[in-house]
Amino acid sequence: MSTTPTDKRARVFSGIQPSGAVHLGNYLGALRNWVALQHEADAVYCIVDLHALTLPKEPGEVAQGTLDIARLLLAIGLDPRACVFFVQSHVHEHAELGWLMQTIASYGELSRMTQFKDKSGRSTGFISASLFTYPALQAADILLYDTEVVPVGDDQRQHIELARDVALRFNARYGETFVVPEHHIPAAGARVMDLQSPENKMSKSIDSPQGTVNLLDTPKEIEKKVKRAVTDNDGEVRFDPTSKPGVSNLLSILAAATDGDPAKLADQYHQYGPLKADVAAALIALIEPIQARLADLDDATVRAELRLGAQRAQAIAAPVMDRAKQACGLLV
Ligand code: AQP
Repeated sequence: MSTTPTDKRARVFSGIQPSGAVHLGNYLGALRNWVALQHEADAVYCIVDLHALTLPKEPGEVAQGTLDIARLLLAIGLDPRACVFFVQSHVHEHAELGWLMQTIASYGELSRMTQFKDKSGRSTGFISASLFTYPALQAADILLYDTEVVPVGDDQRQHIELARDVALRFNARYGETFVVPEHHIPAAGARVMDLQSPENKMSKSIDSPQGTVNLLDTPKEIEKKVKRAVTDNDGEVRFDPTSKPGVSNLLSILAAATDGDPAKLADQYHQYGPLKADVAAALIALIEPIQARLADLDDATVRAELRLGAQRAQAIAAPVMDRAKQACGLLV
């Protein structure tokens, strides 16, 4: 079976954590593709609220974050008539299969996850066991839907590899049970870097307000952040991510926002100022319509869509969960 994302019959699944302001990296790396793929494939999209609990949260914070991000995803263009759109904790099969996946993933495998090393390394205090095991839950999220294609940013490559490995191991141990998924990483925008420290990816969990463009930023804020983006002193506009990470990041962002090619775009500029002005203008053009749609969405509508989405998701997930329980020999 073909698993190209344009295949009408391909099952697509992806998720996003309700753990902070959605930024340009989330949008260009993943969310923009979610919107496109909902019309081309059989798409299932999830707000992964259980994953948000891997880092300590105040009571009520995740619920509010879930509603906020749901509104934003609808404003970005998710259409609950064209895709299944729901919250992870509303479908209990995620946690259930997550446990089974912990029995299949190895300690060594989870220890090699760079995101765990990064996030636990940055923490100064409590490190939850769930931060270590969450790729097993992520594998469950994906495998529950017989997923063929997972649209994500480049930072998720290793986790999708893990989901493939546990699916293959489960199938080898207990017989064919899970579809083995593939990642779908965009050519442009796969790894948007922080504007202030372009050696780091733009991220929700790193405190870098000036380096992160959020989808709720005003045009003035976007202009200011892009104008102050770190570049270098040689003044040459060239696409060279290794020796010119800041300038190359701006070119990549412009390419992703305008469907261009970063190396070709570089030929059009001889100074950083005009490049920055064009990047800011392209981002404002991308973000303004999203913000306009956001104003029209109320919480009651969003909650109703999510309730309906959970029912539709569970109709797919429950038989897969039963299949997995039977296969691994639980009494059913
Ligand atoms: N900088 C990025 N460039 C391109 N894609 C990115 N994604 C995240 N950062 C970038 C993609 O966004 C999707 C949803 O992200 P998530 O919230 O589920 O994952 P995340 O990795 O937790 O997002 P953040 O912002 O990077 O937060 P932290 O720092 O907390 O991990 C994913 O498909 C991801 O690839």
